[in-house]
Amino acid sequence: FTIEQAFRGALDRGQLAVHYQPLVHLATERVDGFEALMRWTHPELGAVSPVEFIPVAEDTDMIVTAGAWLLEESAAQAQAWRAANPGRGPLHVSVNLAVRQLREPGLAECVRQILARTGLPPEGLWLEVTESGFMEDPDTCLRTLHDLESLGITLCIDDFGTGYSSLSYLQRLPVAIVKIDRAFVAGVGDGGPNESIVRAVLAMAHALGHRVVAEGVETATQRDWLRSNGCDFGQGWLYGKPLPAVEQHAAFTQLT
Ligand code: G
Ligand code: G
Ligand code: MN
Ligand code: NA
Repeated sequence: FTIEQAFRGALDRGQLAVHYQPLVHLATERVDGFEALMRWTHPELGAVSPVEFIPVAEDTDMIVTAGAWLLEESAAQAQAWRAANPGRGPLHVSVNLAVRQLREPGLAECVRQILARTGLPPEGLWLEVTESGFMEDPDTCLRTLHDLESLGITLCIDDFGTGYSSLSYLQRLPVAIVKIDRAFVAGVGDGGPNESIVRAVLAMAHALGHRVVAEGVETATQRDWLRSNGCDFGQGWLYGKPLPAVEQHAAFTQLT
């Protein structure tokens, strides 16, 4: 069988799960939210990486179904965390959107219904898109992004720096958050060449009024450098690996 055939039955067979990775506000060390990441465990193949199955799912309509499931699942989880911790302040979940989802004309309405069903307020949802995705059908994508923005959702550019035309899209897209790819975050604090790149991205993003997340923060050296250079949020193994909600809950109450 092919990966595509196997993935087709994954959702109905209960093989999909969501793992959550904390995203920390660097100045306060407070958990601001979690990135939701899809996990697939196949009975014979074992754990299949999203790097393998997301592109396959994207080539068909399967990403739309699985993506909607993940959105609802993680919105419900975020709302459960908020309800269990009243008065702690904001807590968001950040969900990756595939190009294919972004090109669905009904996406904003689907998201609106998920917020209504789960009770998650729009400020509790961040959505991550990549520049490369956007470029395939900019007009449709831009319309959808504006519809999502009107709902009050926070939009992020994911993997920033790895795509094309970063600069023009940074200005054109209605995004509030720039996530710097972990390739650039590696080595900051050690005087390497990435420091200049990250400083430039921070200056540019802040000049445009965006906040910045550094991905792949693995060491205290990186964290300290990022914080002293004004980066807003950090995400990475230093703070926690992606884990199922029940396991993340313990880490979360510790980190809060
Ligand atoms: O969690 P991990 O590093 O294995 O994820 C690898 C890649 O898969 C990341 O780039 C991540 O953005 C992507 N990914 C994980 N979950 C989802 C998802 O639910 N939807 C989409 N579109 N991409 C995802
Ligand atoms: O592309 P995206 O940012 O959505 O992918 C997130 C992926 O990065 C997750 O699959 C996660 O497993 C991985 N990841 C998260 N934190 C770290 C980290 O500190 N170091 C490394 N090498 N990978 C990480
Ligand atoms: Mn992401
Ligand atoms: Na990323």
